[in-house]
Amino acid sequence: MSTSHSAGFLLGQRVTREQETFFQRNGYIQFKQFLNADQLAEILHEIRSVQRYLISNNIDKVNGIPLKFGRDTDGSLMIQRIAFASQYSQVLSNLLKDPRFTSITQLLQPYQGRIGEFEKDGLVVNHYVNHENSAFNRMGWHTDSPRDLFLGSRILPMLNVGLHLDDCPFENGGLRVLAGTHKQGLFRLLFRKKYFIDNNPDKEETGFNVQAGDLTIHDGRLWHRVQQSPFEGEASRRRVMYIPIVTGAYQPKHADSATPFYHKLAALQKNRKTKINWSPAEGKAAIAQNNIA
Ligand SMILES: O=C(O)CCC(=O)C(=O)O
Ligand SMILES: [Fe+2]
Repeated sequence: MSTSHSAGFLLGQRVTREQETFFQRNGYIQFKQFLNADQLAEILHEIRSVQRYLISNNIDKVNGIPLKFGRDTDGSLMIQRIAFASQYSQVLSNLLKDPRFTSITQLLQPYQGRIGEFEKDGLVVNHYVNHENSAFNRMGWHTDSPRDLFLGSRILPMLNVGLHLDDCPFENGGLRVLAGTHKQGLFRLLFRKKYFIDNNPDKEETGFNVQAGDLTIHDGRLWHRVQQSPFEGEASRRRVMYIPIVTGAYQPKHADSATPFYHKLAALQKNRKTKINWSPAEGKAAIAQNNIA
């Protein structure tokens, strides 16, 4: 059983001393109501357009990062993980220029942080839904940092900023973190739990009462997972975007970027019983019949 819930803060023009202290101690922070209802509606509309564009153009990888295909509750083809989404949407790209993101980079001090719109996986859209043909309804324990090791660089400080697009009260599952684990040594970072395979709740974990529009931020070295919703179908839908705030040398990805090895590891947490068979022809047919989520 989980033992605690995150307390939410409000983000003003600057991160306050209290918020900074909370983040340094715990390795995560939740900001309530970062996006309003109009922004949320616009973002969800844009994501649907991006999905439609990717499917109709037979795109299954962006800048070397595979898209994760699945089926929605009505059987229609959907993309459950989109990387570099802002590359296909001016609205999403503009969102990342919100000055409040710049103030968040303060949490990385003394390092100089920047929004990684074209680095790592860029703006990621995760779309979880729970039903038999979904390919994505949870995520096992992991930290986001060893990806740097696989890419041949040392672990650099980074933040992962989650923009939550659906309500997700604690009881619905969602993000779980192990507070303070961002301060562990390299050994614990690599071996505290079995990466992506271990889905077991931890008695020390913290969960969140998330409302659509909230923001969560976690240190890249923090252990975290996504608890599967106990509900099926619509009640389990959880859309959340992630943007990395990175440090160090600028390392943009591009159309010819290689697929990183860690994507093979991440594939282990896929729900094996649902192999998604789809073909470009089906993508086209789905568009024609308007059968896309
Ligand atoms: O969906 C979430 O809230 C977490 C996703 C995550 O940890 C990841 O994509 O690395
Ligand atoms: Fe993660």
